Amino acid sequence: MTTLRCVSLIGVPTDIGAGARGASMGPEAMRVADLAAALRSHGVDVVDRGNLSGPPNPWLPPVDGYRHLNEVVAWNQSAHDAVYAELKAGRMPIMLGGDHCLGIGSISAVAKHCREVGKKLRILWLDAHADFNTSTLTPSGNIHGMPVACLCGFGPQELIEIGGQVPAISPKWVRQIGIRSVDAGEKRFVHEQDLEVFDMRYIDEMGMRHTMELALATLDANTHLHISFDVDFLDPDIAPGVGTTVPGGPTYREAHLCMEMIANTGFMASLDVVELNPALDVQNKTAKVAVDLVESLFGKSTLMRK
Ligand code: NNH
Ligand code: MN
Ligand code: MN
Ligand code: MN
Repeated sequence: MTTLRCVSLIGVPTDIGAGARGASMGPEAMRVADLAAALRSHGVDVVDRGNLSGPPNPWLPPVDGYRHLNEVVAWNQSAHDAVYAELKAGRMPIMLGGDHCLGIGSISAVAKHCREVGKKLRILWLDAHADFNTSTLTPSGNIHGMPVACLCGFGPQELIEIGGQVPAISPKWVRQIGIRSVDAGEKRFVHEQDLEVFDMRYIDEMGMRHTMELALATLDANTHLHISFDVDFLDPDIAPGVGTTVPGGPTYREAHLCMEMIANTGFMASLDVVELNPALDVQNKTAKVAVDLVESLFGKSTLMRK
């Protein structure tokens, strides 16, 4: 099996789950950075489905530990339906965020598809953050800090049941890479649920190559590999345009190596690119680096094949 070469871009212009406004402009910034043309230059058949729509951001404080819960549910329901439709049509959805709460809709759709077609699901969560908060653990109430927990069944009923089965996924299916900012209660919960985390300390000591070899070790020909790429995974030197920068992330080359090793598996079947915030960017630099890395996911930078 090889990476699907028929791709649908789905813009999800919202910052409903974030702590800073502006990720709602992310999809357009990636279009301006010419994502579609870049993918086409690698022989990918690209259709841009345009943007989903949903409620505006009311910018209110948290209620019972959640900010904007109803609006988050509405956006995720649309994201779920759009991603599910592309998978059913045999196309690879690339969700252009938007903040990372959208991973709930996107990945619950992927999980549903995998259940139906009998595929094994593996999720690589590329992020500075574990996104494993709950309403009682969160320091902010921002739901972009909760998608992995929601997918594993820990969250409000209306969000965890979006894909029709609770939990949507098992923590055993997730590999987190690049983690370097985890809240205190969240850290305990990550250990309790036994998430497999390759944090920056691990990458520093063992290198990106060894990290990715382990993260990709249990894939086989029946695997659907989903990549959830939070742009704040990257070092802020190369990617300043995100709401929550954390110093000490992967460098330009480390990030490309990560993407190239994913490309070489041939198993990537769905992708989220989230948290790009053009309001905080410098001349669309972060959008350009994101496009560049997505190209590597489709085999751009390697002459060498596995
Ligand atoms: N952990 C913090 C919170 O839950 C920050 C989460 N921010 C993110 N996650 N960008 O990827 O509020
Ligand atoms: Mn499929
Ligand atoms: Mn995230
Ligand atoms: Mn993050």
